Amino acid sequence: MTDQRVLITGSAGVVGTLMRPRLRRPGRVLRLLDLAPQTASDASEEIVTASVTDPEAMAAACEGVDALIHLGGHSRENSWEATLDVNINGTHTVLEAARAAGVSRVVLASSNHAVGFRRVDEDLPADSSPRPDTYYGVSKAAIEALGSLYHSRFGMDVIVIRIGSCFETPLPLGPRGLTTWLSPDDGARLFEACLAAPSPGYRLIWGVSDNTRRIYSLKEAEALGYKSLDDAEVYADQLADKPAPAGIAAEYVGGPFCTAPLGVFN
Ligand code: 15L
Repeated sequence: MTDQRVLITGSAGVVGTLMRPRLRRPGRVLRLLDLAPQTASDASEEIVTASVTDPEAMAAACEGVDALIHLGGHSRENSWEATLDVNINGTHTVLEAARAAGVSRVVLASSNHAVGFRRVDEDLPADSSPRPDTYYGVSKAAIEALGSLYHSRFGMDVIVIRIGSCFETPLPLGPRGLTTWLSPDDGARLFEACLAAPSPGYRLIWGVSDNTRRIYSLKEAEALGYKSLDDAEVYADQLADKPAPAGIAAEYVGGPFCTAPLGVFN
């Protein structure tokens, strides 16, 4: 049997770095694409140094690929031009390359900031309509729409994950992280569920651990086979003396993104 080949864009970024060792499997080759230099650990990894905005490079990177996990792009607020180019046009370039190469399964990284101006006390099903908090959030809403389009037009299985906060621990995030944390191990469990689910079609799901203070719905991810085993609450004592979000940051899903200046890299 030939190996399953999974292309990960943005593999040297925050989430990519956490997922890379966790998504290694016997019988799987990870093709790791990033602008930053990377080194293959062994023959189960292939390195591609390229931008998601480069159509030729993306076409070559998609050759022989069974599934694609698209994490590449700006992961925070940036200028409108940079956000449009890398996140929106870049995702279009990635999806076009995947379609042309016959990649039938695509997982796209969206973010809680696509719905950052939804209130924390409202119901938050995974398909809550977009209420972005930044240009970055707008780009994530556009990525969700592009994924939907490529499923409807071309029959590709496209799963879009609205990621909460995926870091080694919730500690750098402060108390908000007790709500939004997606543990790296749960992240890997979620990506594995997205790769394995039979014929999912188009799905929009939340990416979060089963945190005691969770406000995002998990039922849509669980319907794909995801089971969270982590809870940020185990870090609560270590965050007890840190200031809780206040004002707008406390009222809305996007927290501090809701008041950060638009278009300013942070
Ligand atoms: C995101 O979408 C960012 O990529 C990440 O850096 C975190 O800030 C996260 O959201 C969050 O909301 O904590």
